[in-house]
Formats: sequence, C-alpha cells, structure tokens
Amino acid sequence: MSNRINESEAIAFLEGHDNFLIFTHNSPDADTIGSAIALVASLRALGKTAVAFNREGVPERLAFLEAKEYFRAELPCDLSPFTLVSVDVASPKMLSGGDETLTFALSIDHHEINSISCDNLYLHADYPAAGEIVYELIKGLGVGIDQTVAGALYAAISSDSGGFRYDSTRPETMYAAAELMRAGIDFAKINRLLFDSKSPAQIAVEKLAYEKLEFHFGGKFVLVAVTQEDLDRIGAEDSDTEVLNQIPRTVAGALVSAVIKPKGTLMKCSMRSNEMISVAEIAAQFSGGGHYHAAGFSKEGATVEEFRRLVIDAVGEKLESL
Ligand SMILES: [Mn+2]
Repeated sequence: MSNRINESEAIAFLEGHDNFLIFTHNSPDADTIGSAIALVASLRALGKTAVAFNREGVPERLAFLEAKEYFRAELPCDLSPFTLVSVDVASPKMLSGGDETLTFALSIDHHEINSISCDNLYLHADYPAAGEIVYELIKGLGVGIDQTVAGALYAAISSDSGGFRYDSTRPETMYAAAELMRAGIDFAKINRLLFDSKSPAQIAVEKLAYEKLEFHFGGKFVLVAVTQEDLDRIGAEDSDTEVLNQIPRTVAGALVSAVIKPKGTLMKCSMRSNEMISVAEIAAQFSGGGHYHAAGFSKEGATVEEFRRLVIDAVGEKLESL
C-alpha cells in the first residue's frame, strides 16, 4: 500500500532526495512530457541531478517542447542509486519494457484510479492535468519559473484540459495559466501546435475515422474501431492515431463515444462521455481506469471484434439503466 502524502510532504520529499529518474507514460502526451520537463529543470535548478525517461522517446508532434536535454530513452542497468518518480502514470499498464514491475519512491498523478506501485502517492484527482500539480510543487520549492518550465507546464495543462474547456478545468487552473503566460511564453503557438496542427498522416487517420463511424442505440453511442490492417493501409504510426479520439466525441447526441485500436499486440479502447454516464465504471469492468468522462481499458492479444462486442454490450447496459 502506498502512503498518500500532502503537498508539504511532497515538497519535503523532493527537497530531501536527489538523483531523480522521472518516468512518463507510454504513448506520451504533452501532460506527462511537459510535467517531466518542468520537474527535471526545477530540480536541476536546485542543484540536484534529475533526468526524465520514456522508452518511446518524445513524439515528433511534441518536438516544440525541446525535451532533448531533459529526456533519455534508455535506463541505466542499475536503478538502485536513483529516486524513481512517476508523473501522470495511472497504472503499471501505462509503462512498458519491464518497467511495469518497478516500485516508485513517489508517484505524482491526477488519475483517481492510480494503481502504480509506489511508496508515496501525491494525487489530486480533481486537477485537469498533472502539470497543474507540478506547477504548485515548483512554486512550493521556491524555484523561479523560466520560459522553458512555463512553456512545458502551459502545454501540459492546456493539453489535458482540452485548451481549458473540459469541466475538469478549475478556477485555479486559469490562475496558474495566467502566471505561466506572464513568463512571456508564446501560448498561442503552443495551443496551435497542440490543437490546430495535423500532419498528413493524422489527416489520413481522421478520414479513416469518419469512414469507420458506427452509430449505436439511436446515436447515443458512437464508436470507431480500426484494425492494424486499416492503419497499415494508410501508413499511420501509433503516434498519429491520437486524433482518432477526437472524431466520435464530436457527434451531437452521443452520450458515450469510444475508439478501439490496436497498439502492437495490445488492444485498446478509450471512451468519453458527455454527461450522465461514468466511463470510468465501464472501464473498471475490464480492469481499466480513468476519469468519469474519460477512461479506457486494454488487453493483450484481444481482437478488435472482441472489444467491439464488449464495449457495445457494456455501454448498452449503462444506457438502459438511465
Ligand atoms: Mn494527464
């Protein structure tokens, strides 16, 4: 069992340790990468040794975060001298390459159903982004927020709050963003690169998503299920497929939307709900997790068709119970 700690304990932890190795989740997004950059830069500013880690590296579409000097893609053979910290990683399944079995000294997260093996857990389930938690920690550490840190945190928070539009956005989130803006960052550019910039491969994935839209239960549930063959046909890399999630949820009248797609040998389903239905509860039926309005589950070796049946039945049951 991990020890739930509060903000001052989390700050004391960071002050009291050194040699940080900060883990980010697979299929990394701007929240996990931006939070890690900000943590590493701030710990270094305190004179500590710190580096962030992602086995997949930092995706090309997040290149604007200039993560190179903060990240490495290989682990040292001996992890024992390091203080292992995870940020924005909700479950061992969001780690890979054997890292699933690690126990972390500290897990910093905003996912209610955090199941990371850790000695200390610092979690705010009501925050829209891990970046907002890290922002407060850095303030607590008394480190100045320079443009690098401000840009990384702004990207983290803006990304996970949907550009400050999701209902997870708090008044405090806006104050944090305002302070980050004061550092002189080009926030308009960050938002454009996060939300309004798509590669030709991403456009091809979007086109595929529109072709594959399925309407169930009178349009209350909208689903997109794509196979590896579909993705291979259009030459899409895994990092291009994130845009899939944005298509079904825009359909008016849908209470729940879902995207099913393979990632290597893993089958993944991510769900969104607009209101009334907790997709976290549906995900939990299949050992997954997430938030009320955004959650998912995955299984090694499952087929698209199996997942289609599972999710259609589970959503159908929920809709019936309304
Ligand atoms: Mn996050």
